[in-house]
Amino acid sequence: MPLRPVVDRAAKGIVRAAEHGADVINLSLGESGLMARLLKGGILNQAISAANSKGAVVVAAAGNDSTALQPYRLDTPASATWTRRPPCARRAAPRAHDALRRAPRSGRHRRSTGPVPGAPARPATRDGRAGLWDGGGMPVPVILDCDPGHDDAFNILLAAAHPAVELLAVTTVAGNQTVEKTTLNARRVCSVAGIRDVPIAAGSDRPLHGAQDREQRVAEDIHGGSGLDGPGFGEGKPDVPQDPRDARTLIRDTLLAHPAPVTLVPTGPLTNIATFLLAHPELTPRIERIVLMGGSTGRGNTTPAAEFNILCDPEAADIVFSSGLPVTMFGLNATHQARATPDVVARIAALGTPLSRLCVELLTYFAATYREVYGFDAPPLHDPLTVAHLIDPSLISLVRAAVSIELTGTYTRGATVVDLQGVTGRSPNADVGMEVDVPGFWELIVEAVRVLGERA
Ligand SMILES: [Ca+2]
Repeated sequence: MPLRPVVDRAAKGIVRAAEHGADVINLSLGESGLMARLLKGGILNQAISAANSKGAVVVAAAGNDSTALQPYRLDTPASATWTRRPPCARRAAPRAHDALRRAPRSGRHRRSTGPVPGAPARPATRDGRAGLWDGGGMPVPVILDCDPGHDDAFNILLAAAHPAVELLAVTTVAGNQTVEKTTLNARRVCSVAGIRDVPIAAGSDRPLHGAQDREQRVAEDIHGGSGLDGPGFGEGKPDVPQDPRDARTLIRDTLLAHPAPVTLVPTGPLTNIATFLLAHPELTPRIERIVLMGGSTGRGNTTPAAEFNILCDPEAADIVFSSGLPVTMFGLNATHQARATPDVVARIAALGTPLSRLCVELLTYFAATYREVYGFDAPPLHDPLTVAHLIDPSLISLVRAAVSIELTGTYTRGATVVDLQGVTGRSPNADVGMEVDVPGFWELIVEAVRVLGERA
């Protein structure tokens, strides 16, 4: 039988089973290796992702190449079952933001927090072992590498607030503003939010090849002269200090000190991460995966073809995407769905804490620049899709695809060329975010601001 009908039939079967309330869907495609070929088209991945979002687990039968499906909620029990969940149980399934509501209100809690009942299963890891959440109930250890940046600021808050994430370190990079300003901004956000036990270290001040022929870009038109315009932080220094180590050293020390592999979450230009991978190839086994904001399956925002983070340092992005590490990418095609509409801003304002006021000031400024520069009715909060995905993988559907970075191109340097149709024949190297559960995303953000605001 031709390949495409096989894929279509399997994908339709998965979706139909999930719509009919299947808990476990047994996927059997016959010969070993066929799975990987089918995945090129992304159709099967979309179906599996859709099934996951309805609470179903897709099980690869023996003989299939299950490693190709690692980012999805895949299990390989000895005997698969096909069961129907009672409708009442489906309605009662708790969501990730319920876990946040149950989080302790004060003190450091993340390291000691156990499994959250009903929390979604973690995606399988690159080693094929079960997700951390299933087995030991440990939070996902994370290093944020960022360029705050209005949306970066919210990602820091989300990572610090949610018990499913253990925020080990924050590193900064030049991007939305100079690295001096993004570092100061990270310290300011952590000071206001009461995040005092996470080291913050400064990283690269320019792209990999910036010293030769390319200037360091900043996004002053979007984030202002400080990189975090809007709130009145005052002239005083933030009380959270800057770590004396540079970003690369802090990442190294953190990976070596943590007992389990750590997830890197870059939400700025990829200079720090590329520099680290080049300097410490021996430590890549200690990196669980890279979950980043950058690029797009469609068009860019800084040039017609390129998104800001990737365009700032395309060579660094190329190193990351071709590193062989598991990469999950949330680009503009996904992040533009997560817009801070007036009702969201009103919900945050209603929390009535100093932190919620800061967040409203940030979103108000961000809304004005996005309206002026791009004509958006409400600003997209790009970066927190990364941590939201770690907390609840079902919030954003993923498609596995080959992603290439345009390094030359007369008009397209910095573009992420995402092969959604499998037409290039290149092996998939990334999972690409597609459809966002927007209400679920904002539940997480609002709850994070509430929890930290009441704790600070
Ligand atoms: Ca950013």
